Amino acid sequence: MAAKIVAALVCMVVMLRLSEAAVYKVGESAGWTTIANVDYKLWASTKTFHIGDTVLFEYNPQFHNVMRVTHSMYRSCNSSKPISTFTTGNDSITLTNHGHHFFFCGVPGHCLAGQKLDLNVIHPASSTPLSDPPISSSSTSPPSTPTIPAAGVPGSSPSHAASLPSAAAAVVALFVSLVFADFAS
Ligand SMILES: [Cu+2]
Repeated sequence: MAAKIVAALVCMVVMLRLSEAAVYKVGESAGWTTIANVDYKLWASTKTFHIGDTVLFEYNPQFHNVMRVTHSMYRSCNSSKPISTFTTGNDSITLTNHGHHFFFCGVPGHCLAGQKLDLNVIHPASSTPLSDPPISSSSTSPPSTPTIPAAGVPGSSPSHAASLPSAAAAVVALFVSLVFADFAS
């Protein structure tokens, strides 16, 4: 019984973790290449990257690599001073900060051929669900005006709930006093 509960909890934790951090394979089945003419800009635009997500570059390390570079190096395909270089052919890169992340293949000609990737990891403040409810509630506040009296009903019901126990207490007090009155007599 306890083991089942623990197993269920473990499953829940695993599912939560899966929903928190995603793994994105760059280029999907085509991977990281120049052959398939993958539009990596288009690929990135279909994803929403968050801090903690992982991007996976899969490629043949004989022909390609992955360089993380600055924006200016990305624009000019300048591979002279990469921030970091990955060469395993199966490189998982976890996104640890927000903003743009620029990558390209450092093999001569490949960046110019389009083997380049610009990921934008959205800012935590702009992505928190907390900022959404106030926006949606303010936008729906004119239609929700008729529901404000309805919203006042739950506010008045606690006073009813409070009066009920006090009435019950009064009845109990009356009963107790009657019982004591019986004992006294
Ligand atoms: Cu390449």
